[in-house]
Amino acid sequence: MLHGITPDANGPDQVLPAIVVDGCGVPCLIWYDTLNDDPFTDETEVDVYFARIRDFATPNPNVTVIRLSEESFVGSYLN
Ligand SMILES: [Ca+2]
Repeated sequence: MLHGITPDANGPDQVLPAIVVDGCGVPCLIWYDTLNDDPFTDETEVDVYFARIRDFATPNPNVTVIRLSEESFVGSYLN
């Protein structure tokens, strides 16, 4: 299961995904995520995340997730 992706419909939002296969044949994803949104502010704070999925076609894929944004930023346009 990827970081932040839950079956809970009230969980954080992941939007605007993009996927590419790198030169080693490894799928990589990037997306905007409201995982770190402060529920006590009116704005929706978002971050950019990156995931690289090695051993994708195996029962135990090795998923590396990195938060690319140094600080959350306001993404109210995503509402
Ligand atoms: Ca907020």
